[in-house]
Amino acid sequence: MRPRRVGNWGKLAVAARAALLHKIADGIEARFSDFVQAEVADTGKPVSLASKIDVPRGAANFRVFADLIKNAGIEAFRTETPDSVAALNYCVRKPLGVVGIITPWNLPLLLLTWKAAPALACGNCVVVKPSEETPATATLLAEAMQDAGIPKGIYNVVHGFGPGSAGEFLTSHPDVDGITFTGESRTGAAIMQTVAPTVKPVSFELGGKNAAIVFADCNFEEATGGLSEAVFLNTGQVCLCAERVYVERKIFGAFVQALKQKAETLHAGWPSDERTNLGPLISAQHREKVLSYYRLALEEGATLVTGGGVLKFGDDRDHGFYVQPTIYTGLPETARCVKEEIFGPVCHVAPFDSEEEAVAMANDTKYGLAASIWTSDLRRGHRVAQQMNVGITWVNCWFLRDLRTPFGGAGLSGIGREGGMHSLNFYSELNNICIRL
Ligand code: NAD
Ligand code: 6OD
Repeated sequence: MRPRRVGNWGKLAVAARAALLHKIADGIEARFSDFVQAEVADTGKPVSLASKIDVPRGAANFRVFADLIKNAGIEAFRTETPDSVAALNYCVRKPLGVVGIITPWNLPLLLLTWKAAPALACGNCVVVKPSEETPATATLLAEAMQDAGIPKGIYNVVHGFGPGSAGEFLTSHPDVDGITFTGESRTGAAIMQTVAPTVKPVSFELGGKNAAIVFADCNFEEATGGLSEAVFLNTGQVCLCAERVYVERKIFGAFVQALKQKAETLHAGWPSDERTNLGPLISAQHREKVLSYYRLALEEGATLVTGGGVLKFGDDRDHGFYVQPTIYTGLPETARCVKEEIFGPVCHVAPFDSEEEAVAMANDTKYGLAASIWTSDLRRGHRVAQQMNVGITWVNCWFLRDLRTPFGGAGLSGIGREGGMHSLNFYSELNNICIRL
């Protein structure tokens, strides 16, 4: 077995480690606008979004896991024995050693800290490999680590690409003791093959083709507002976005018109403009992928409700990778556009007649990340939510996060859960000690 390289960081008293993690959060908050500017420059996301979600969550991830590790109890059982002497079982938590963290470009700081914070809280050293598209905030974070007094060698950043580069080197390295990865499902499959010879634990948060189910008894304003966020936030580049929307037939026409109106009133503009709530896609290559699905939808027989092309401004924004927010109807459930993750500001809306039909359509996917249910009937909300074959279901809300809850997906959407104690358990090796009393 590989010797664990736990080092002084892993041996530091938990309270001292937790205090340092709070200092990292202080450092992110102290340089809030540097982090926001870096995230906006790398991704093109609206400054309002980076200020509201990405950077605050970067800091919150450190605070939440600092407090959690300090307050986490240990598992213990008193075990009966045939001779009535009994035994005490208790479990101690140790760091895995060196954890490799590989992250995507859509929420760079949020997703990197979502993994680095609990890994460091558990006493591991980390080597992070941010996406080649978005290297800046991982590097800024290294400065915040240094300012907070994190010893050298605990938080390490390697920049590079995936296959045949930093990503693959990290996953195949014999001195890396665990890999946590967020990204595309097929990248997860490639990483699984690479880690196999060295038998490392893996945690995978992968793609999605998430469904929303809207019942006729929903609060119409809340549901259309919520779905507009769920479809178009971050230009649809959130793994949790709803790309399949199922609407009860009674309100189908009205709902499609209301969502169309929301799409057409989004403010597409300069990422630095506070009013912008629709930025460009991440890259020319990704825009080509999204546009290829826009074309495919029409070939597959879709009715275009709105959008379907490139946004034109007549100024320098035309060098950005903007696309129109897009809504389709009329596709069969077997269409590729209904089955495959597009990862853009686009959804297909289909009608349903019964609860059973809606549940069956929502679950008819190889993915299993997230779902949202919109209804005023709370019993139905519970009933339908419990039938969703996903890791996360929201009722009358979307992307409302409590960092103590399990996060992850079923099927092609991932392996394992992170969040709260689930993170602490992944980033630790548990040693159960059984003592005969
Ligand atoms: P990606 O899989 O292309 O890349 C993610 C990271 O993996 C990058 O750092 C990349 O360099 C690295 N990588 C690529 N190939 C690799 C290899 N063979 N070995 C090691 N590393 C490799 O994903 P992306 O395009 O950056 O992000 C978009 C995808 O991420 C979407 O599918 C989205 O659904 C998914 N995602 C999932 C979640 C979640 O929590 N489930 C969150 C965000 C994004
Ligand atoms: O909120 C989170 O913790 C999380 N991991 C979000 C992932 C979003 C996907 O793009």
